Amino acid sequence: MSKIDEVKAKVEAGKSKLVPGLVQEALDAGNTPQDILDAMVASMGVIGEKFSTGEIFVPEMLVAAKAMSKGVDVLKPHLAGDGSSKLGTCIIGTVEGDLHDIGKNLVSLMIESAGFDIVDLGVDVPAEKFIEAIKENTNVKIVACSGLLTSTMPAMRKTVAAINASGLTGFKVIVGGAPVTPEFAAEIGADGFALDAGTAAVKAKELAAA
Ligand code: B1M
Repeated sequence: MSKIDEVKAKVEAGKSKLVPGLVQEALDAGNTPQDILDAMVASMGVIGEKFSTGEIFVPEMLVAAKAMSKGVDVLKPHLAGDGSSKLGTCIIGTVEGDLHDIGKNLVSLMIESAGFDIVDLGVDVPAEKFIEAIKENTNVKIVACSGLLTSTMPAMRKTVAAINASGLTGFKVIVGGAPVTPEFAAEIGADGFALDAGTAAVKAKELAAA
């Protein structure tokens, strides 16, 4: 089994203690950080499938997520740029009712490495908390809302609507996450949509410069 396949298998098995070492070994074996990340994202896909078919339950999903997060910690310095150009502040969070944060954390990492200062509000973030953060922080250029559940798409809609109705200006709103489509993003009044973390960073730079 290749190192990258070992990483994949141990993430799926939720082996948090083993994954960081294996990720390092996969890097040492010459695999690119992006390939290792893609393998772990694929593991999450497998976990999601198994959850859908009733083969595993929430606790197994949770340990796999923890294992992936530990692996991402090892990859962070390799994925992130130096973030030396300062493009402003990005407020990021997962919308109210939604506890998924692996994708949000990757988006945060990539936006930070594109040159933004990050204010990460965490998960289950109500619209009001996004608005408070925009008021409390200086030079906010991007507000990034993540959501993974179909059932929290109304919360994303509510969040973008509240931000747009707040009268606050000078920033752009990006949304994303598995159930989010470009059409949905446009419909709820977001300024931008991104499919993945890398694209989110490109989009954030584009919008901040517009
Ligand atoms: Co949840 N879960 N989960 N879960 N979970 C999904 C999302 C699900 C698809 C699994 C399934 O049924 N196949 C399903 C949602 C179905 C739906 O809504 N259509 C689901 C469900 C149902 C649930 C619960 C309701 C289960 C239950 O309790 N019965 C529950 C809800 C809890 C809540 O949020 N209120 C729940 C709980 C959990 C755990 C807590 C156990 C755990 C999360 C732990 C954590 O995040 N710390 C978990 C996990 C791990 C998953 C899966 C398996 C993996 C998610 C993940 O991290 N993917 C997931 C199945 C799947 O994704 N295939 C599933 C890897 C990550 C890198 O990808 O987050 O998609 P992702 O992020 C990508 C892009 O989406 C994008 O970029 C990222 C990277 O490139 N992106 C953005 C994300 N945010 C963005 C923002 C942007 C731009 C791009 O701009 C701002």
